[in-house]
Amino acid sequence: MTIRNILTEPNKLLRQISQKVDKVGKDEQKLMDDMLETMYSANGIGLAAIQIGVPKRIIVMDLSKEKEKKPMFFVNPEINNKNKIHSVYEEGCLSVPNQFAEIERPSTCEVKYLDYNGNEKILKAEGLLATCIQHEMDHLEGVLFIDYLSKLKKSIIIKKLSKQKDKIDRIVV
Ligand code: GNR
Ligand code: NI
Repeated sequence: MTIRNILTEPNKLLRQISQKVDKVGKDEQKLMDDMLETMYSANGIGLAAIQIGVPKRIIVMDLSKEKEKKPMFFVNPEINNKNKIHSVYEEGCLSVPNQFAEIERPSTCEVKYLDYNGNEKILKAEGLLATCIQHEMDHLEGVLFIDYLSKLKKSIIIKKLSKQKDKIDRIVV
């Protein structure tokens, strides 16, 4: 397994629409392994493939708080039965480092997807699980949580991130 570099906003790749996977084969499983290791090393609870620059409809998540890991894999996920009742969570994103905002989303939903072995599954999600899967699904469409904020709040965050990036680039060079 390999820890990969996580892309951060502003980066055009993050705006790309990810493509459906034909078949869950060895390459896809290797990608999921790398994504999981990358997510754990960054202390995230979810990661979409495009965040490491791969435009495939693949998501990994692990919401367990205990030491025991409980990885979840979603290939070609589709969301159905979004609840009309919405809930608000403070969201962050590994591609929008150190920025947080309250985002409103349907409080429950159902996800149809292929698992790590390519078997079709349906999951009923609520609470943080529902929020996180919707956040990850947005990545597959090139959408970030900051897109739900006012133009002003969003532009302030993007300005901050651009400055952070300049600094890092200067250190690296
Ligand atoms: O680590 C993450 N935490 C988080 C918290 C609230 C709502 C969504 C998330 S997902 C995020 C990791 C990430 O960027 N996934 O795309
Ligand atoms: Ni994210």
